[in-house]
Amino acid sequence: MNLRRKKLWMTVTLAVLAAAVILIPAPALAANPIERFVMVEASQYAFTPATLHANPGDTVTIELHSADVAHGIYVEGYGVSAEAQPGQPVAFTFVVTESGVFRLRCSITCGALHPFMLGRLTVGPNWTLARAAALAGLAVLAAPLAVRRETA
Ligand SMILES: [Cu+2]
Repeated sequence: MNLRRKKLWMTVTLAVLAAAVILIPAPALAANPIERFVMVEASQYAFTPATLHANPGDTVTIELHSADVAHGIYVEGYGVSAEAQPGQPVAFTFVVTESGVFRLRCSITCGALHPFMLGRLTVGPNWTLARAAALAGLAVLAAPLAVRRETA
């Protein structure tokens, strides 16, 4: 096999692998849904913990505590929220169904930096990141194919 054919064969192989990485659907996980209870403390201007995790099918209960002034928590993508006064925690429960990353926002104007009071809920494995890593690996393998060699 000459060099040109070898390069063509490698290019086609890498293109097929890249297409597979992009097009093959993420496997459905067989993890049994569980009930998750998370205590979240809100204070100016952060949620603690800032990142919550669940798997699709899980029933999530968030108990919101406020450490200073009134705060709220709104889960984007799920449309659920609650508001807590200092010393009066409040809990709400919802079932996560969609995989992805969802922003948590404070839903009560609690001070000057209120718009930056954010957190996130990650649901399921991060397939976007896994696909990006696989494509980056294929790009590294493909890089030598793009180099033009001068032949004497
Ligand atoms: Cu706020």
